[in-house]
Amino acid sequence: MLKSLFLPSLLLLQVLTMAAQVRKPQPFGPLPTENQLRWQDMEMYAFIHYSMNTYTDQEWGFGNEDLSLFNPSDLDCRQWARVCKQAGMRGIIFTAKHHCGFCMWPSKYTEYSVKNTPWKGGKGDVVRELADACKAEGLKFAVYLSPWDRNHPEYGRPEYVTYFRNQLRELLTQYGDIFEVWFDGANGGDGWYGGANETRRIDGKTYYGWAETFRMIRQLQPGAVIWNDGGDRGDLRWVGTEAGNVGETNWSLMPSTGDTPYPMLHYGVENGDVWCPGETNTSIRPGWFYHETENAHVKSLSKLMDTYYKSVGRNSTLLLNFPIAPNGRIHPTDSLRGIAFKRMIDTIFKKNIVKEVKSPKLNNSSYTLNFKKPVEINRFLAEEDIALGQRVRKFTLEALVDGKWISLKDALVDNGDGLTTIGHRRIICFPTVKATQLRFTIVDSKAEPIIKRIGVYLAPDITADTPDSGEKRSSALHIFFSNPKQMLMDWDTEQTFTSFRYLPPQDTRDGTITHYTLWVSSDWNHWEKLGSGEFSNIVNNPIWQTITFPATKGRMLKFDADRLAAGDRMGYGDIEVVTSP
Ligand code: FUL
Repeated sequence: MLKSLFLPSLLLLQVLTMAAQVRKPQPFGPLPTENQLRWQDMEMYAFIHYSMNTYTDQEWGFGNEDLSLFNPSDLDCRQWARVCKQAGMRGIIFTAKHHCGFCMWPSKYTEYSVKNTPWKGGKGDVVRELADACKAEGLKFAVYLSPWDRNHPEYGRPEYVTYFRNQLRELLTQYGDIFEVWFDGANGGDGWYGGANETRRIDGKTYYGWAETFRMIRQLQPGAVIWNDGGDRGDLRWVGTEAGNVGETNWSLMPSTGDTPYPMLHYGVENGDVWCPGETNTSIRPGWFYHETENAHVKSLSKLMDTYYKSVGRNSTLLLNFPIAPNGRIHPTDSLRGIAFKRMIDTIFKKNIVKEVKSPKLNNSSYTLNFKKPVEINRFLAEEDIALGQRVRKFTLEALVDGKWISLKDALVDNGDGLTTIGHRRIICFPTVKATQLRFTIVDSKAEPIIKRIGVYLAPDITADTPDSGEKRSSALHIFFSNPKQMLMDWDTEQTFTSFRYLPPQDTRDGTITHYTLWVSSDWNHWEKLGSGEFSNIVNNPIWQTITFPATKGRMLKFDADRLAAGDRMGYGDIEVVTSP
């Protein structure tokens, strides 16, 4: 009796298992690794830019900045971690070493570090304090180690690569778990280099020997993801801009070898053979480092939400930078804005949920959400189960309004309807409609779509940005060119000049000035130099650049482009000259 009952149930079990196997969706590669999946689920994490630049008002230090400048009065890494946490960040990536070569930890391989500054009598270690603060606040911790080092005498030679790896080993072995290792691709050429004061260019793809460095990271921090912007493929990719957006079509795939021009970085590659998702990095202010002149230009809530939709809402993560002020803390404006940002995300996606469905069962590639009565909606969210691959190429959204189906489009795109790839998360913003149903249809997919979640929400109206004072138009000065690399400006009457601002061309690198000299004159004959230097990081981050100098009287200014990023003629988006009465 027992036996006869047992046999049929065994058979039944086998049949059920087979059926489950048939139904179980098969992965459609390339697929993410465990590390990439864990990283993608972090969604938002912070960058912290803090270094010698904080005390010299620069974006890129030259490498010979005076160590005695580093002496914060009130450095408080717990404050940084608390602010980041309240701003919804799940971890912090810290500039352990920026391009100037100054080390925020007492590396035993260089004298150019916190150990030779007055701060804490040379006994301090910012990396340690921040790693501990992150642990205490339940945040993950990661490091930015600049490959370009404008301080090191051996930069450009093989000895430096050994030095670089030694430093990386210190960071990867002394501070607990590291979730990401961030290498920057910048190399502006010139630097102090131990006093050589010269230009050293390297081939970023071959010089650093990335393959060996990557092996070391995998061994020392097997859970970390690697960021790299070209050459050997890391685990993530830069999205080709620091403005805070990735393409609305964003594939998490790339070709495993070869160059990575802007469109590849920005949109990914539909038929790439390796999983390499995009990380959108941007700063809460125009620059990466703190500048007092930018205190009034902290991104508005509407700009931050726009950034969220164009990063997390486009199958990317958001790496949002908070600069540290000279006192050693995040400025109150930045912290309040960050916290308001997180509150707004929660208001929309946790409090104003109209309807959410987990693993919707598609019927003819379509799913219709029914609302009991007409409701106002303006956001749609969809997620694919990316552990099984990114599959959806195109979908549509229709709302039933007053008994009629109307097509919706993504209001944040200029061309087309923007309803392309989904991936980890896709959020569509559309003008508010009062609907009784919303129909989501997948019209093109690489393989059977596997949707993890869909939802509709109502976002409150927030006033869109008015251009802030950093973007005001130039006054009616008279500008002309005496040669392709020299701009002249004159006024009818004598002026007292206090600063000069340059906005590079916004849609091309051609004509972007990277090195300048500015002169003043009252008679066209005698010119006094007001300043010369470098507009650091202007190519990746083409924002307003300010040259300040003591108030100086004159009638004309001469602006020389000593070096251009590309092209042979200086270009500008705008010029602003600040005068005092
Ligand atoms: C850039 C660097 O040159 C900037 O200074 C900054 O660190 C940014 C995150 O990456 O390319």
